[in-house]
Amino acid sequence: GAVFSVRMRASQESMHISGGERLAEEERVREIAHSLIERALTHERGGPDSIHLTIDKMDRSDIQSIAALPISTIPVRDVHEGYAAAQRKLVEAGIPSAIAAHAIDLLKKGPGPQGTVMRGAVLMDVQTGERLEPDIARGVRVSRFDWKEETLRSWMDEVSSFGFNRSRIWEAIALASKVAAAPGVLAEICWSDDPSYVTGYVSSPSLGYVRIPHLKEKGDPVGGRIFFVDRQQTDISTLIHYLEKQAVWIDQ
Ligand code: PML
Repeated sequence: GAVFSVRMRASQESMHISGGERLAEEERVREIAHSLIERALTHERGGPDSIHLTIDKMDRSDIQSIAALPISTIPVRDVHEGYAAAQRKLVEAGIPSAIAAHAIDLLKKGPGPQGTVMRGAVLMDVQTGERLEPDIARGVRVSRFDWKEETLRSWMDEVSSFGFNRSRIWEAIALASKVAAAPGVLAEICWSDDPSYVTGYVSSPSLGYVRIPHLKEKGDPVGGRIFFVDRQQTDISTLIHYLEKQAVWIDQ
């Protein structure tokens, strides 16, 4: 059978409130479309005004296969320890200390115009700290990635005792794994814009996916993602094409 890309985004008063996407074998498209619509309708910020569902048939040979990043957790007690841990890990991943600090500050104050949240990620030049995304209000949206169903099932069995089997976590790991495999990306830092969710992570090919339980205070609606880009290893249009368009499955 065919494989389909199934994508959902929902908005309320023209603000993005929820989104998600899956790669689905043909026989699971209906079920997956349902679960994405269900997610939009039961969003904690209330019902959406608009839900967009996009289903595109894929060519199987166009799907790149990658491995999931291994997970670890740094047991910090508060945001101060959290930011220190994030800073340390970014430096370990090869990010210059001043650039790492600049990135953490940018996520704290909101990387969009006037401190707003962006739908996409910031691309930060690892040498200069300069922002490389063509539209700095929108950022770059990572799209077209998923777990292969069997791989997700066996991964969930392995990690269930740690409580990692929530969709927010496995989606974040899938995204971070795609980003870690991107041309010219040295590392990523992320925490959610969901006011009730304070865990974030730093990830890179060598670090894996490092969870940090406190990267903001509860109630804070500001968050986002920053990818650190080495321009000597990639040109920006190749990178953006990979992030937005290249279909990737985690099947290892
Ligand atoms: C986790 O490992 O707990 C997920 C952290 C990132 C969540 C990002 C998001 O949901 O926006």
